[in-house]
Amino acid sequence: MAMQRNSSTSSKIKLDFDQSTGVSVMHLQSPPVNSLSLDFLTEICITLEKLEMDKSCRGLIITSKQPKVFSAGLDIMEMYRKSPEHYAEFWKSVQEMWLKLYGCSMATIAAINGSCPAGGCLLSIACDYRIMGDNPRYSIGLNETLLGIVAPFWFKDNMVNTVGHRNTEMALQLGKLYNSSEALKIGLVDQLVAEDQILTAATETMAKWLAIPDHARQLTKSMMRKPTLDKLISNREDDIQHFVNFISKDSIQKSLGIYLEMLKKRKS
Ligand code: CO8
Repeated sequence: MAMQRNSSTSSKIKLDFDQSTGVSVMHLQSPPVNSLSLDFLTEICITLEKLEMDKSCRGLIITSKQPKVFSAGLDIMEMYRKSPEHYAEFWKSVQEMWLKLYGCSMATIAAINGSCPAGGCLLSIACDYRIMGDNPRYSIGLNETLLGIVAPFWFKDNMVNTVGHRNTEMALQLGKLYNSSEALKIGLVDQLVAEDQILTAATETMAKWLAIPDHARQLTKSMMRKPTLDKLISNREDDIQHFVNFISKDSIQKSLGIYLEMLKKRKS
């Protein structure tokens, strides 16, 4: 029987660690839709840092506690009508989260139990493997252009590394959100399973990844990902400045305002 150790809960993350397998499950629980606010991103970064330092944790599964949504992506309110200083701080935390997750030495699996647009998609493609609930209502993709904004180069690079250049070219220009079977077809997710089987499937898949000697898997992961990580690491300040300038533009603020209105209207 699996032995559960330190099941810890912070406000927006519930972490379950199984000592017998060395696998942690990170449940995202920021209602209503796990949008990635500055606070939430900071909490994710701190959690990733702690897990990376804990040598007994070899694998990480990320999933959502919110019904029908994995993560709605970056919190649009953090990018709307705020100060340049706030935009800079927010963007730094988005970079930090991605650098930590894409570069982490643990084996990582996204157990995608709901919709997964934009920053939610980034969170999942930063993992080593993606398992999605087989539900045509769930969608995943980098839909930034639909908001009138542009996915940064490192979102694009991560996407190219996942689904190739041609698929990325279409996905990003069209801001396409793929349903689960379309996502499987282009390799944006690796496996579809019945919704009630997502965590079981993730645990089974993780066992296969952890059957490989850690040092060999980690060096291989680093060899594959380092050039992509280094590109952002050496351009962090420029990338922050670019984001601040871009998001501060009146035309971009207007597009975000219209998109937020659309989100609210869609509800009523
Ligand atoms: N940020 C902030 N608030 C959000 C977000 C978000 N990303 N998504 C949803 N909300 C809010 C809604 O406005 C709504 O608020 P309220 O209750 O006050 O009206 C509440 O959350 C619940 O949302 P829904 O009723 O829409 O929930 P559903 O379960 O019906 O749908 C979805 C869930 C499918 C996730 C839907 O909410 C949705 O499509 N959300 C928008 C997703 C999106 O487009 N995200 C893109 C964010 S941008 C990003 O991640 C990358 C930006 C890169 C910037 C680069 C610039 C250079």
